[in-house]
Amino acid sequence: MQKYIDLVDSALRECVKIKDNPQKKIYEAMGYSLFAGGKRLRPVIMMMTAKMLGKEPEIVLPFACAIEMIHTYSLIHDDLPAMDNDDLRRGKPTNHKVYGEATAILAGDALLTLAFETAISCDFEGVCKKSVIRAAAELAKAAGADGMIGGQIVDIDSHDEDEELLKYLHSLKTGALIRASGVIGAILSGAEGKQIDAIDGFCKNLGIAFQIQDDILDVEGNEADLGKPIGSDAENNKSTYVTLFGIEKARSLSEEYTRKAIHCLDIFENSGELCALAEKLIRRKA
Ligand code: GRG
Repeated sequence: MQKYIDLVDSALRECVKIKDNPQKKIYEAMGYSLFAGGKRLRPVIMMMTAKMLGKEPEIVLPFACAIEMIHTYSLIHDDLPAMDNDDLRRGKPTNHKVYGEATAILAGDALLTLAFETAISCDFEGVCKKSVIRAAAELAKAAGADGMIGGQIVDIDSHDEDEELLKYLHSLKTGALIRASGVIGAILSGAEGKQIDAIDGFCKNLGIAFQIQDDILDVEGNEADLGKPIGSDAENNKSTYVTLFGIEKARSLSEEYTRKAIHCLDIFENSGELCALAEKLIRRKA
């Protein structure tokens, strides 16, 4: 994964350079969370998808940066006192703990808007312009009320979720950006309908497996590896795959969804990297 992470990291550094102007504090706050050490999962999925489809990963780089900015904004806002009120994220004090609540809200907002500026302010040589517009629409939808934000509001408003509601809310809250990563990678690479559907299926199943592992780590993970306290789901009385099914069944479910994800890629010859990524994610410690 490292070559993809290096690619997106250096592109992100170019996007969020601290300027010597009166608003330089906002760039500092944006960069603080962006470079706090995330896994870069969503950009990696996007670039691996392009590679699998025979394209250079660089062609999706503006959108790969954009999706990481949106993901980081969601983490900053999710940690705010009005949401989860968390003190630690990615092993460091949360954005509002360092810069204050008002600046953290603005840093999240600025990352969201910079994401779209970055995604569409590029020449996209060799990429059909209609595909760029379609990719931008996918990104907006995945981040919005029928995507990540929709999942968050269902999460806030519901208690004692059953399996169906849990799956629904995570398909939006966690799943929408993961799905968009693969689908946007496919669209920008000029994939056809059947290929896009297969990548969509891969990402949907991967997103569920990823969330189940997230729930497992909240119970039996290591705080030093995770960079945040464990046990927050239990503390907040949250329904999770672990509270619904127990740890062993949750583990077998995450295996099952990973198998389903990998099966979706059967139509591709070069799916090795994405399959290995899926395997790695359910064994991850952070
Ligand atoms: C408040 C705008 C807003 C959105 C809230 C996505 C979300 C909705 C909140 C993020 C917090 C959260 C616990 C999401 C569920 C699982 C998840 C997406 C975990 C973090 O993703 P990783 O593991 O994080 O990819 P890193 O730090 O590695 O990038």
